[in-house]
Parts: sequence; structure tokens; C-alpha cells
Amino acid sequence: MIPINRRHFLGTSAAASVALLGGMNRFALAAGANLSPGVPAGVGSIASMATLPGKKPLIMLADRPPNYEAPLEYLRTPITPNDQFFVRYHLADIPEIDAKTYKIKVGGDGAASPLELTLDDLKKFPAVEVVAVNQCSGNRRGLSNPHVAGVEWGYGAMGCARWKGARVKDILEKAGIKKDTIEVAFDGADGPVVDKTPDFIKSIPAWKALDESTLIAYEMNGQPLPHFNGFPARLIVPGWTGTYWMKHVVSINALTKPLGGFWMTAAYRVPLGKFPLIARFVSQETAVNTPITEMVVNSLITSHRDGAKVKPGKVTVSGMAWDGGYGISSVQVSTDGGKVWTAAKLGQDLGRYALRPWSFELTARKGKNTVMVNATNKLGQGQTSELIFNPAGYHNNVMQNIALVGA
Ligand SMILES: Nc1nc2c(c(=O)[nH]1)N[C@H]1C(S)=C(S)[C@@H](COP(=O)(O)O)O[C@H]1N2
Ligand SMILES: [Mo]
Repeated sequence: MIPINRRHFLGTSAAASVALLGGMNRFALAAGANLSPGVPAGVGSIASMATLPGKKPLIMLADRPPNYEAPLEYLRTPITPNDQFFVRYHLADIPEIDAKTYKIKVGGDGAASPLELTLDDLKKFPAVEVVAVNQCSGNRRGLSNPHVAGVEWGYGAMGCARWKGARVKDILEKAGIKKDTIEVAFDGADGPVVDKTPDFIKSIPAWKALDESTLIAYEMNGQPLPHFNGFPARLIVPGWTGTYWMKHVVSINALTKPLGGFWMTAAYRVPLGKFPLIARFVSQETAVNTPITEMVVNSLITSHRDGAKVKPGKVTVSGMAWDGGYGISSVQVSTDGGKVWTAAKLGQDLGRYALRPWSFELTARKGKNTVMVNATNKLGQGQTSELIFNPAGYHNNVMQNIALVGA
């Protein structure tokens, strides 16, 4: 196993835990104002603003395992700073890893020459950079109506960073990947606190693992990864939801048979045929459902919250748009509830997997003004006006319709 020198939250010594908890400041009263409108009423009493080591205050929805979302203000730039990036874990036993002794085991029945990689070995592969959105499958789950079980995320279980690392393809080729490999599985160093909780192991189809942009990243925005975002190395699966982006990767296995286990066969599934998805994970499909794959087209207003007061006159509304990696082609805004749509101005293009900034100038009247936004990608896919309900609350890309109050 990998060596561990310190553990967060479940300290190997009482002193270590106390020190860590002491460093975690909480501002219970401030969280309410930061919650997304529409999340269940009960969330206000659980959530608080809390500061994990190395992070700015985030909205804490749970701390064991740590589930912290970004307040809206943190998503105003196309690159999310590392200390503002959301944190999501399934398991509470999260070791802090020593980069000097860290190793990734590469093998599986689809690998002819299994090997082990140190962090230095990883850095010897050609370094590749990609700007990509990491969005939790359950982002906006809290807005589901009717509400569904799970972490009640608002709008902030997402972020976008410039990731640098080695191609999974190059690693697999070195390990002699065989032609009949159908999936590649990844495990992280974190584990369950009780044995009966299944370990979090995820696979992706071989075709996606071999994509030029699928990386084992050791840098995030030019820095080593923050501990809570997967130090020293994590998987980057551009275009696909966060569940596959394994943090603290300790094993990569090429498989000739589909991976089993709770996190593949029961969790992270969406009904077949309900969403306009192109990327398929055929080896894991059943007659009724499929593992979640790419993100659906989406946008977020980041300049104003619903109900924000504005001065009558010219107001610039701005935000971000993104999709599963086909690229945003336009963002349309309506100020009359969806009858007339006008194109917003698109900002800097950091690549097809990145957040695309947009802005729109409107003339606010006294009283209530509404702003609706709908992004479209290069395939012509847009957002939905009605929630596509599914039991886990995934893929919520309902167009926002916020009110700005002129006063
Ligand atoms: N090791 C490990 N990696 C993980 C997870 C986890 O629980 N353990 N959760 C996944 C999920 S569901 C998401 S949404 C992303 C969140 O990435 P972040 O915490 O860096 O924001 O990590 C993924 N990688
Ligand atoms: Mo997630």
C-alpha cells in the first residue's frame, strides 16, 4: 500500500485530528446567503461556510466525507483558482500522500507488461495541457423537483482548470495494452472508513482512455494539485462528468471484461434515451440505463443572483457556458420570458472543454426584470426549459430564469 504520513479528519493520532479541525474555520451564519435558490429548505440548517486547509471558504454540505461547493462568486472567471475549487469525496478515509514514495501500479488482464510509475516517471512522459471543466454529475441535484436523495448540491459543484499531465494513452502503451481491452479502471488512495462500504473504483471505456486529452494530471493551473483535488495526481476525463476524475490515483488497470462493483453497476447511472448524449459507454449499458458519460450543454449566470437589486438603466449580465466537449457556439438571452432571444457576446475561447464566458447588456426597468439564458453547442444541442427528471438528479441543464429588481 502507499505510505501515509497524515490523515485528514480521521487522524492516525488524536493530536493530528484536533490540529486539523482547529484549522477549519466555520461561519455557519454566512452559508444561507450563499445557497442556490431552490435547494431543499433543510440544506440551510446543515450547510455552513467552512475553510479546508489550503482553501478559501466553501459551502460545506458535508465534512465526512468532505463535500464542499463553490459559492457563485468563485465561478466568475473561466479558470477557477485552486483555492476556490469545489471538493467532492465519497469516502472519508483520505490519506495525505508523500510525493516521494507515491506510486501508480499499471496492469490488469489487458496489459502485457505491467509496471509501476513514480511521480518522476509520470513527468517523463510528454506533458500535455488541457483546460477542462470538472463538474459533478450531481451538480444542481438540490434543485430537482421533486427532490431526490444525495448531496443536495446547488450550482457550485463545478470548476474549470488548466490541467497538465501525462496521457493515459502513453502510459497504457508502455504497459503493453492489448487489443481486447474494453475498459480501463482507476482506483484512488482514499478508502472507506468501514469495510462494508465499497471502495470507489471507476472505469471508462477504452476508447475514452485512449483519447489524446485524457490525462493523469500532476498540475492544476501551474501548481501541484491541492490535496483535496487529488494530490499528487488525478485522472482528467475532458467532457465527462466528475465521477470519473479519480483523485490520488494509485492504480490503472486495463480490463478485457466490464468492471463490476457498486460505483459502476448501481451508482452514477441515467435512464437510456432521456438525454441527448453522443458519447456511449456500451460495455456497461443495460436494457434500461447507462453509466453517465459526457456533460450536457449548460450555462450559469455568475454576475447576479436571482432577485439581485440593480439600478434602472444599462446592466451587464454575464456568466459561463460549457458542454461535453463539442464546443459552445452561441449563448442566447431572453428578457421577455423566452419569446425573443438575442445573442450574448462570447468571451475568450480556452478550448472546447473549457468554460466559455459570455456577457449581455440589457436595459433594466424599475421593478422586476427577467433574464433567461440558453447555450447551444456546435452540434446544435441546447438546454432544456423543463427538468428531465431522473432518480439521481443528474444532468440538470434547465435554463436559468432569474429576476433582477430595478430600484
Ligand atoms: N479518489 C477519489 N476520486 C474522486 C472521487 C472520490 O470520492 N475519491 N469523487 C469523484 C467525483 S464524484 C467528483 S465530482 C470529482 C470531484 O473533484 P474535486 O473534488 O477535485 O472537485 O472527483 C472524483 N474523483
Ligand atoms: Mo461527482
